[in-house]
Amino acid sequence: MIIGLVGKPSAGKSTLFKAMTLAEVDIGAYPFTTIKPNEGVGYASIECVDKEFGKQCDPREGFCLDHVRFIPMKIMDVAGLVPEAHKGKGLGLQFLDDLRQAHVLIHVVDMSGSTNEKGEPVDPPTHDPGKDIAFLENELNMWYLSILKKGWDKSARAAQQSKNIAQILGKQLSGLNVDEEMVKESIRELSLSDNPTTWSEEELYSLASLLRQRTKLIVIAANKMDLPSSKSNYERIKRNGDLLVIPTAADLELALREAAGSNLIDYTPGGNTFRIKGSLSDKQQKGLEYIQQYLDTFGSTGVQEVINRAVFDELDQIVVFPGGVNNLVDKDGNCLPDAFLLTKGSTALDFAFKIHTDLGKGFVKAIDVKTKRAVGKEHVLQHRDVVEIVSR
Ligand SMILES: Nc1nc2c(ncn2[C@@H]2O[C@H](COP(=O)(O)OP(=O)(O)O)[C@@H](O)[C@H]2O)c(=O)[nH]1
Ligand SMILES: [Mg+2]
Repeated sequence: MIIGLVGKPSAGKSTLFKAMTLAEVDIGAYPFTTIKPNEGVGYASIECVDKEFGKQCDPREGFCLDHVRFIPMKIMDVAGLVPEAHKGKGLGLQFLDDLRQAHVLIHVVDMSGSTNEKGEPVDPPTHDPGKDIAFLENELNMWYLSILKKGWDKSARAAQQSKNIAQILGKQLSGLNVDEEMVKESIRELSLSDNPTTWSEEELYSLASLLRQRTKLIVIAANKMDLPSSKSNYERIKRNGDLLVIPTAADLELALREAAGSNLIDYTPGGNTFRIKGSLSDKQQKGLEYIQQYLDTFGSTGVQEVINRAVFDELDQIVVFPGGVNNLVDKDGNCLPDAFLLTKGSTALDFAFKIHTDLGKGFVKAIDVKTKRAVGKEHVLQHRDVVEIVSR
């Protein structure tokens, strides 16, 4: 799974990327064989199940801090959001290729309004961050539109006869995870006519935009919330749309992870506090006090929450642990070493296949380790289930 970070210059993308990918503890292996230069490993977090069994787990990948389990995934810094990126301006083509690979986008927005659309400082803070959100959406829509319109006249004429425009467009946009059924539904929802040769430019844009909304999920990281001018912008934007908007302070999260890495504090990312354990300079003390005030107001820096909401709410993932009903420890003595991400609605059989093809093929039954109940193939798993697969 890949999470893409996008945003205009100076929104705080690099800071957020650094904060998300900085693990303050020794971590196990990564599940990824290749990591590209603009990718890093970040973590979704959940309340670990080890506590319910009175244990401390030993993750093979990722880590567990204070019974919060951190599950690794790829974070991609998608640089190059400039006007007309969809036409190949700036790093446009690279930008689009990176975007295509991301399953969900985190749009980093400077909520303070202190930088203009190019990321240059404006003083006093007057830029409307809502414009940045509309701008990215439009840029994505235009990109979809340009693919949709490739060979449009010919496709539309062909479809006029055969009534299969959904099939043609589904195929054309399949690289963006669009399929025939989705096109059909969207055409219906927009009440477009039966004859695609009559569709106006505006109708084509609406169709591209609807397909984009359905295939490129976006979470807004409302960044720089520590600055005074951010609050009113945040309230307004949150009220206006149906977007998922999470207040963040990337700078503060980075400071906390760095302090934890230098053994000055204990900090579990996502938490509403930290524990000072090293001796601090006056400046460090003041800095941490400032951060604690922020945490008291907002509940967390928001950085961990952005990842979690992207993975669990937008991408509809759940976490399931393999484990034996009589033993949670593997042959190397590691307790609950694995945690798998699955799509909501996955069954016991899906889980077996996810662990190993042989387990799936030889599936006999599964056991819900928490309740010790045997369940069949079709049993739908829940978030934080621990499951033993019995196979031939
Ligand atoms: N006040 C404040 N400044 C931030 C925050 N996050 C990033 N910044 C600052 O914003 C500036 C631009 O950040 P950077 O990560 O380089 O932005 P990028 O161009 O989007 O990669 C830097 O001076 C950061 O320190 C934040 O949460 N609060
Ligand atoms: Mg940067």
